Amino acid sequence: MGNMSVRALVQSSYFKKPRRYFKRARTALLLAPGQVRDALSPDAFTRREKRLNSSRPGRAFLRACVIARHPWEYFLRRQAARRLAVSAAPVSIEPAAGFSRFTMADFEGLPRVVSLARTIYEERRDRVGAGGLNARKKEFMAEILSDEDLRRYPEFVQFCLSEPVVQAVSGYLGTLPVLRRVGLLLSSPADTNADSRLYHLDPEDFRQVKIFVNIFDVTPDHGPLTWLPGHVSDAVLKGVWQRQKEAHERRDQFRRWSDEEVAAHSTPADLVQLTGPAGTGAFVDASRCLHFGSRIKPGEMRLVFCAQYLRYHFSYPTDRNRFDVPRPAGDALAARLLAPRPGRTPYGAHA
Ligand SMILES: O=C(O)CCC(=O)C(=O)O
Repeated sequence: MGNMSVRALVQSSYFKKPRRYFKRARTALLLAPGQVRDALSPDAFTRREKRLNSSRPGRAFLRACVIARHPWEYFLRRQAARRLAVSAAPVSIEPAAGFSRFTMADFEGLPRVVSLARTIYEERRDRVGAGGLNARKKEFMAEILSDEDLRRYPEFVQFCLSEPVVQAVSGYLGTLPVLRRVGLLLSSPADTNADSRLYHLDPEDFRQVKIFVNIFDVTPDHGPLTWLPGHVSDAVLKGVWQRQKEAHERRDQFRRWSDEEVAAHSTPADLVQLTGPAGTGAFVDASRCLHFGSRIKPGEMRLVFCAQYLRYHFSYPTDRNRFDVPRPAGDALAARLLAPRPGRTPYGAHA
């Protein structure tokens, strides 16, 4: 058989399928090095981690991986929490409800935090228009404290590390946590309810504690932080997930939820709002209590002091502060609370 007839045979319809497979295999081989590189890139890793973290089993898997990498820390931090629990905390977080309110009089260091926050705001109010001083947060919500400010005004971090506060947080979490963020969030009115103005849970773990303190008086017009207690949130999510399953809807388990979806499984009386005079505050488990805030009436604003505590073995990293507090030698507790967890800690990735 001559050359011509072999080519004619290969190009005949008899070889159509093998020809197609060969072309695909050749393309795959040519693309393979790039695809492998992409699949192993930090971006791809972040995407996979984010996708895993959007479901309960995925989040549990991520957390189990961190515990497996740092088992000793897991044990030590639980022990430290037990030691702290020996004396009763002045304010404690109710396990089922996942939150606890407090007033300015409940913590010795709080009046100083509030007055310092006001001073900083007054100094900067002309500069903190749309976009804010720190573009890490969305336009309607500006973070007006920087890492440098936390060094200059150590009272903020000192308050977060003070024993009564740490006792409340570690008593609820059952472990000595890490302090991840300390800030002053300035909210202004927005055109639509999106982002954290819709019901959501914070993505870092199944549990965490955030402290919120109103720096000025807050009424419903100032878009107070609003949440559902933990046990009500659990029931709402059960209802929403069940409805999704019945409707064969494939959506992230952890997403944002509309008021209507939440209202279908709760009553208005379940809602808790952080209204009240300056210094009114709350510990809230932002990974368990469905919450939103900053639905502010035109012409108003709201300034909130906020601190975030995560279990050391949290599953999904988001923004954190770089703390640089001069610590008294031998303060092992402060060192543990400020320890950055080894591993990836992206900046600018807050939900
Ligand atoms: O206070 C707000 O506007 C919302 C805050 C919030 O959702 C959060 O810190 O997770």
